Amino acid sequence: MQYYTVVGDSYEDAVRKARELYGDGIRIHARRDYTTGGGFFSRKKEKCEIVCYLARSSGRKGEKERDISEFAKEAKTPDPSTLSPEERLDTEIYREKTVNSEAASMLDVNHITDPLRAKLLEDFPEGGDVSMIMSERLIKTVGIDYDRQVHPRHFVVFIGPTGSGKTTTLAKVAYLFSRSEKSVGIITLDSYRTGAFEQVSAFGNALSIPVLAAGAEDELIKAAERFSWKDMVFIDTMGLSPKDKELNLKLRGMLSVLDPDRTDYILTVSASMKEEDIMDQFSSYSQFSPSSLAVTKLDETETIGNVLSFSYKVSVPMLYFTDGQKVPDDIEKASGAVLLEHMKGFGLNMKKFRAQVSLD
Ligand SMILES: Nc1nc2c(ncn2[C@@H]2O[C@H](COP(=O)(O)OP(=O)(O)OP(=O)(O)O)[C@@H](O)[C@H]2O)c(=O)[nH]1
Ligand SMILES: [Mg+2]
Repeated sequence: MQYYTVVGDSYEDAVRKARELYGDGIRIHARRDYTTGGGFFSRKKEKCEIVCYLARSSGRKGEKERDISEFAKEAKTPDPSTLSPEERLDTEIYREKTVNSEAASMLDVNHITDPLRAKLLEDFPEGGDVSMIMSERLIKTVGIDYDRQVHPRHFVVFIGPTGSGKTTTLAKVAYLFSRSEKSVGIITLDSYRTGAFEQVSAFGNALSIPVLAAGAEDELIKAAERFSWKDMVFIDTMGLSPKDKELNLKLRGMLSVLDPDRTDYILTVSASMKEEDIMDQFSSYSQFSPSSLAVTKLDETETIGNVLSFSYKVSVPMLYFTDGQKVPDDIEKASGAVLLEHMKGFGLNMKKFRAQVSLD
């Protein structure tokens, strides 16, 4: 049976569109309500996606079916150049025509949203091992920053919301590099939170990594000079909220003394947050143009579909995953295999995937 996917602004709108396209013989197979936008880039919009099929005519045999197919052939597809980006996305889903419901539900239980969802379901083949095909598509589609795992820049600045895991993750990453024969140092710019310096210097002591504090631009210049012979300098920052305009400006001012060609900004994102909340917080950090994500607190959630959807939407690839409070142990470099292990319903299929990779 042929299934058709149609998206509308409401259930009634989606059904109306489906009837316009395929005639009154449609039957609704599944319905999905979701919200698009609502973050830094666009306003929130309610959407409803229906999956429908054409019922066999019970009336005069042949006639009704011919009517419907003629209708479908005549259905007009709008000119994409006249549409807004959001309408274009809808039209793309609209043209998808068939949907593999097993593949779609794999994504839905993992809270994967558009545009990543639409991309992963595009021309999804009929038949075959759905979870294998979906695993491969997911790994190929989401961004993983393998290059920076191997070739980091001299300054690595950790930015992100309060409590997202900046300091803990910075200490874990600094240790990863110090263990691989790199000479590393830490500079903290967080002179605001009580105990911030004590926290980072305790990590420094435990891991034998020197720590300096800088509260203003000239202090950061001096600290960077003292560490100029180091291979890598990790810079810890204070958490910002969109309301902290002054703190935001101060942080930007301080970081402007670093050579941009030698500096990477890593945004820490907690996997235990909803995608829309991550998106809202992103507005405070987009000005730093983060090159990659450190995804934290994987141990606190069943799936990281929210982070994958966010990463795809803002085109910022993933660099590290952390899954616990233990410093320096609870960290892994982002990879396709680790990513699949943190998706619901993909676990079983990892065994097959690994077996296949080792056979190839
Ligand atoms: N469960 C879990 N907890 C984590 C993880 N990473 C960090 N944490 C905890 O989250 C809390 C906040 O971590 P910090 O590293 O202090 O976060 P921060 O972003 O530096 O916070 P501020 O400096 O206050 O902005 C601490 O209790 C950490 O132990 C993780 O991967 N899993
Ligand atoms: Mg901190």
